[in-house]
Amino acid sequence: MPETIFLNFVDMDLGAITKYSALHAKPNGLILQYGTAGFRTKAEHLDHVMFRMGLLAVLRSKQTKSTIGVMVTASHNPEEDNGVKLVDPLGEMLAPSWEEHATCLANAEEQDMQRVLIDISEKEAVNLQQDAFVVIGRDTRPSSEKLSQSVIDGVTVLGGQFHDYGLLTTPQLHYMVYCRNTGGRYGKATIEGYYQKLSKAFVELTKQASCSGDEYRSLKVDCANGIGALKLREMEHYFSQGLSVQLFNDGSKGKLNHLCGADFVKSHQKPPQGMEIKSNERCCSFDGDADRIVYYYHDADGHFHLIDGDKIATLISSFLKELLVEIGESLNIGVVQTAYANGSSTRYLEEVMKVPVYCTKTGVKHLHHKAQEFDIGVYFEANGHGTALFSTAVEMKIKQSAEQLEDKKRKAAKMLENIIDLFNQAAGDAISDMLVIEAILALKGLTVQQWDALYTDLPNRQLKVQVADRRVISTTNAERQAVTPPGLQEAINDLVKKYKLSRAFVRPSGTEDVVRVYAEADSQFKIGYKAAETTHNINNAFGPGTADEHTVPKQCCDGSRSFAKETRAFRMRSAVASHRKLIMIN
Ligand code: 16G
Ligand code: ZN
Repeated sequence: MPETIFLNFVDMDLGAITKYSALHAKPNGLILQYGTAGFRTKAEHLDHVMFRMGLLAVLRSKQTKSTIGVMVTASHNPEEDNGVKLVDPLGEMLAPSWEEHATCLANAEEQDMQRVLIDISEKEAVNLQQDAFVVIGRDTRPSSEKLSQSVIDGVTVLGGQFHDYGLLTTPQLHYMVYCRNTGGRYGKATIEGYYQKLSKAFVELTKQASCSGDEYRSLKVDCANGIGALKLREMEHYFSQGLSVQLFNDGSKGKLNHLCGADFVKSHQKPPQGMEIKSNERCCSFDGDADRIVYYYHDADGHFHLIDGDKIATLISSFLKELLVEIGESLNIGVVQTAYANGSSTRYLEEVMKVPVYCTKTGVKHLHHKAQEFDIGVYFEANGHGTALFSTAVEMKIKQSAEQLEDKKRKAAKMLENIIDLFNQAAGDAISDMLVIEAILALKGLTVQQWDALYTDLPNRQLKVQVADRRVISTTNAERQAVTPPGLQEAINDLVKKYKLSRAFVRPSGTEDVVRVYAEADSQFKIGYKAAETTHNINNAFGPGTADEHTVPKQCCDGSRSFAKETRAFRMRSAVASHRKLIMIN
């Protein structure tokens, strides 16, 4: 052990840690993993995890000599759940090596806590004499307040200082961390600072929109009965000259994420409960912590149309590209998607918009990381989580252009400058994305139907399958190909060859103990068939067995032949677990 570090342990009050840790005792036998976006489980099992994440945030803060964020939320998951994630200095997700430390610390038995803390400090060469500062935010779940108090206990017992922001959306907490670690250059690290920065940019932009009819200026927002409602309500008067929002599922009666919110709308392909939609009215849904957004409308025939993250990315990247052409700048712009992106969106971006598209593994940290490689990187998951990132050089160049160029070019540069300010570059942000989208639609004079008509989504289906051990499936090529179990990918390849424009993949979930199946093809019938057959292949790959239980959706979103009928044609075989289930999630 290096001497400096050894001496440092005097600065860690191990006795106090043990004493306080016992007040936040770990339930026996509970093992949790820091998943794609932190820990998540039933709220009653999380007290010890919160305390320990408070400790870990202090160590990370000391190591990076920066402010670290801790967010208490379980996003789109049921109200009874909760979760926690750490936010790194530039507002990004926690570094992967620290995710492992988080898992180790959360699962340590009481008597091993001191050793694990010392191990982490040693491995990461943490100078324990360094000051630490942690900022904390939480969503509106009934359990969140008490759990964030446990985070604070962890922070204080290790001698860290903290600021508790109380109720915040997840992206607002990311924003606060980013502001604090960039000396205020990114913005003021207050809720007021966030509202002012975004609203100023939005109002400037919409002032320039020639179409100012009411149709462009009002929007129905389903807030998933979550924190988004509170924050949007606080914020709306800041931007009311540019947009009027009508809030639904604002938490005054319904349950968080129950029959509403972005995840519900995306996966059930129908509007949330509690929202009356007239034909062609523009509507959107946030998820429970307001880091995802999807749009939708009913056409004149009453058919529901979903506009997901792929179409949002298309609208944004097309607009940014047009502005660059206008300004006369040839900057390198890229769009980052995951395997879930609809094939039509990828084709449209590459072939019509001539924008390069890249695919990464699921999870915001992967997309965010890839998007940082470009002058302008736009990333979105189909589920509505995403933002755009601008390199520092681009920001400076655009600022200069907005001052120096003449007339039309100057106007375009000014617009781009405001759009840059309107994005939350720390994380995907439903409020910020909503304002970006509303500004673009107003500036381009586009209706929601015209936006939707950019391309037609290929029909697609997602299923989840419970297996005894999802780690049996491993993938490569940004989760688009299965490596194990042997034979599975070959079976998928054979299947996909049979249908036009078709694609299918399987991947183990990073947040639940299930395997996910995705399939798309050029017609609804084939898609149902293919998704079910892919699942059948999974079962085959696990070995011969008995027929499985399965549930299927009550309706097909386009009114075509019911998926249930196609699925019944398959007998699900399984030797792995008699409890395995195939569950349709849309
Ligand atoms: C998490 C991710 C989300 C991803 C989802 C996939 C963040 C902030 N959230 O919710 O981006 O789409 O996991 O879940 O990264 P899955 O692995 O269970 O399919
Ligand atoms: Zn979320």
